[in-house]
Amino acid sequence: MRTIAALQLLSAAKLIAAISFPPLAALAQAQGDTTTAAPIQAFYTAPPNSSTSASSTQTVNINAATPTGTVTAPRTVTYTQTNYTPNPSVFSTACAEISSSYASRLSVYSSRASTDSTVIYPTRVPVRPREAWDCLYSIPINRELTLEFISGVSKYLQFQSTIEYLKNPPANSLQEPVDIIGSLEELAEQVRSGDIAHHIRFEVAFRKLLQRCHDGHLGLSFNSNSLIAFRGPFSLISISPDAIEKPKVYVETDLLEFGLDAAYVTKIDGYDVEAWIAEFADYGSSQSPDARYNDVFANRDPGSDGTFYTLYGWYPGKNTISLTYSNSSTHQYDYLAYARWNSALNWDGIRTGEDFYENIVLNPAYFQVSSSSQEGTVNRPAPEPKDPGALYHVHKHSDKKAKRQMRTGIATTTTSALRSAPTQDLPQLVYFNEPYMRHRVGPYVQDLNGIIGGYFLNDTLDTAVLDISSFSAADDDAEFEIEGFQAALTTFFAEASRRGSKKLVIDVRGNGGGLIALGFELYKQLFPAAAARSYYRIRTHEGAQIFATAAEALASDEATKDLVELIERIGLENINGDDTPEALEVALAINSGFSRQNTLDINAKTPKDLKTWIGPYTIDGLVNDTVSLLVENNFNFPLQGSDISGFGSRSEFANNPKPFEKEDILLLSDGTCASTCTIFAELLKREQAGISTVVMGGRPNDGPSAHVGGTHGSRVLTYANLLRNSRRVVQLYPPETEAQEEYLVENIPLALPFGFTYAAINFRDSIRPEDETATPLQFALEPADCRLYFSPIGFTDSVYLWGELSKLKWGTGSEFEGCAVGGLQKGEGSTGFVPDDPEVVEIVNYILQPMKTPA
Ligand SMILES: *[C@@H]1O[C@H](CO)[C@@H](O)[C@H](O)[C@H]1NC(C)=O
Ligand SMILES: *[C@@H]1O[C@H](CO)[C@@H](O)[C@H](O)[C@H]1NC(C)=O
Ligand SMILES: *[C@@H]1O[C@H](CO)[C@@H](O)[C@H](O)[C@H]1NC(C)=O
Ligand SMILES: CC(=O)N[C@H]1CO[C@H](CO)[C@@H](O)[C@@H]1O
Repeated sequence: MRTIAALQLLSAAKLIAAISFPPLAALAQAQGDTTTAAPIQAFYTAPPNSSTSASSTQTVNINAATPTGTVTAPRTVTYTQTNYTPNPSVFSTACAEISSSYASRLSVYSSRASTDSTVIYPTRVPVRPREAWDCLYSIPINRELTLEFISGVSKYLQFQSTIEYLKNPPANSLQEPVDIIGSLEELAEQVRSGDIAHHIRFEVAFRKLLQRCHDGHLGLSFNSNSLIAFRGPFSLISISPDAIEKPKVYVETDLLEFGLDAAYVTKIDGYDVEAWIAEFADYGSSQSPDARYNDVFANRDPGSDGTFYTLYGWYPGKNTISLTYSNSSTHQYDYLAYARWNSALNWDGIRTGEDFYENIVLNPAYFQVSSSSQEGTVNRPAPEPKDPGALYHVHKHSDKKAKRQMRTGIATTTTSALRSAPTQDLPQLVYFNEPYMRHRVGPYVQDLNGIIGGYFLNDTLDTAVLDISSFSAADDDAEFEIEGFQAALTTFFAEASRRGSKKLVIDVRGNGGGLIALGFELYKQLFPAAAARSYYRIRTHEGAQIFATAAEALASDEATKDLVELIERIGLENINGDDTPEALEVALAINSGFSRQNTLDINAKTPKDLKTWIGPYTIDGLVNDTVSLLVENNFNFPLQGSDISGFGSRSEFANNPKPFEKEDILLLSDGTCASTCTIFAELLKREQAGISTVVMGGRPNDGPSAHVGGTHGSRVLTYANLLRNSRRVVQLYPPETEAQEEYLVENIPLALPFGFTYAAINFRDSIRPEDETATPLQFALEPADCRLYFSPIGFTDSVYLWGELSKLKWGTGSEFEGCAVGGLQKGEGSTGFVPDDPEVVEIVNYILQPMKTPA
């Protein structure tokens, strides 16, 4: 296979020095060859052949002409400010000013803390956006390390499952072509030539490149994002009077105060409001433009401030923004900025851009790969401060999963013999009639972590509702997520049966995914006897083949069998890195995603050998790429440490009756359904055709709109996880010659020179086995049967919304007079493709302005 083009940016010798390979080899050596692997020669001779958002917690009835609730408008009308180019003369003081604001803010608290032990330290201080940008702009660029970052990161990005599809996206996918590797080469050229002469401009350009791929599993958050955040002046909201008429854009607080009498926004910075938003939303993480549009706005269930407020974390290129209203007045508002910090990344000792570069930008672990006891720490551990508008909520859920797997270690790969009896006492798994999210009434039952709430609408056909805005707990340290989720569902469905409740609404609005196991669990509880088949494949470029070879060496048939026997003999809890390091290695390899041992092919057989699993197979037709065999999870290896209903210790569950008929189920989304949510939605769609779907919101174009519009990728892998695989390879196959070393350096991900708090790629593509083109579902946007715009009807009161939807679908007298597009009765569904963006509007891409600023 071809070598990665971006690698040719540097001479091989320089690359090796820069990438610091020797410490990796040394590490393997220091740890001894504890693993028995295929002879190294075989490996090399036959190498694999290829805020202050006060509004977010209020519930205000915008239905009423006179609103209830108190809202303080956070906006100030101020002076006019033109575009701003930092002047080098401020570079020496910009960071010092922010740092001293930080220090003085903290000192107030530490003096208070001396007398009051309950003082909670702040984690941010408001600063002027211009000063924040001056400081970021003053960070010097290190050309050599930036080029090393580019060539190093390209090896991570090669694992992005859709990298070739993105270059040449299928028709009707609404994805603009993005050539990631080609763009990296261009970035490298701009760095070399001096077009990019400031470090922050490189960071912004790199993040924008990934964001244009609209894959919520693909992203990277540099350390600098933890120190400075930019914000819009307030949140916007998009509301139609009746859910059918096209919506208009309002300032959230205006709408809350004046209802539909409020003046709506007609222009932003002089551009037509919809054109401006279309442009702005193009950096959102959903595949569907309608879901990206929804993400711009504040929402209530689940609560979010919207990207107009969070600005994707970017300096918007200037300090003010102007809005023109339907009453013809134009007002200018200040953007906001915050200096922020956490225990790992803070402003201590930062007086200059150089300090910022040394303390924050650089990855201290670059020249030495961390030891295996700290597996997964690519860079400094920097928990993101809690921020309601934080980017990458999709990733955070998935990352939680990764952490949890590390904590429980082998628990993720146990076998059926042992999985039943929990060794600890279970806590109370479900709660009844307790507060849940921000709904006016608590659900009949919810799990202990508040992941899912089950309601019965007393007044409306006794409809049952499952509200699930994420497939994982908000708390990173939550326990018993699967057990609690299972118990809540079982309790809920038993009660539905007792009541004779026949209709079910499933609300997945805002659901960006979470634990894969929970998506399957929900499906199996709904359809106990049905197969839960969800097929995927991975990209099998050279790096993936190397990793699969290493996984195979560790988790061979024999080693897997031994592991199973060992678990049966000594117990799951005794498999650990101290007493049974080899068994732990096998378990980790099985769970790495590169092993065939916990997969099944479309004939429900484990692929018989490495070659059968990894191929590489070529894809006929659309793209020129190589991929693995199409497989599904083997649920005899429980996901996330527990059995899914219908498998293993819960296999008898498959005999249960289904709690609802499929024509009595309505799936409600806002298009942002991503990751695990798409696995669940796809199971409903493929295996249970006939389930009705409703999607809320989207661009005011009266076209069909996708009900599942987030990333369809079915597993995310963090850079930490990929680096762990690299370490495994080097330990198994320490290179013996320079050529071998070079081969590895050219093909596997290694430490990167710049630190980041989060980075990941989409690893698995979901594929329908019956699709002859085998196109990843990322590129299939399928319209909901019924589309409704957001309207005051139920906007702040989901219980009410569910009732009205239930009447629309199954009863009479709904407040909704039908759907804006499509319908919910038989044969009324939307058909056709989701329409493309509105006519291309020639507007200045203000987002790119800072990029074009002469250095
Ligand atoms: C027009 O509407 C805006 C936004 O609600 C408001 O701030 C402004 O005062 C209004 N102007 C007039 C003249 O009514
Ligand atoms: C249904 O009625 C019960 C009993 O009065 C109440 O606790 C519950 O909150 C009601 N549910 C809804 C969704 O209104
Ligand atoms: C596909 O990629 C391979 C490897 O880069 C290249 O040799 C081949 O020419 C490409 N084929 C097509 C049809 O583009
Ligand atoms: C079940 C659960 O986690 N409930 C929590 C919901 O959020 C409120 C407010 O943060 C908590 O007090 C509850 O414990």
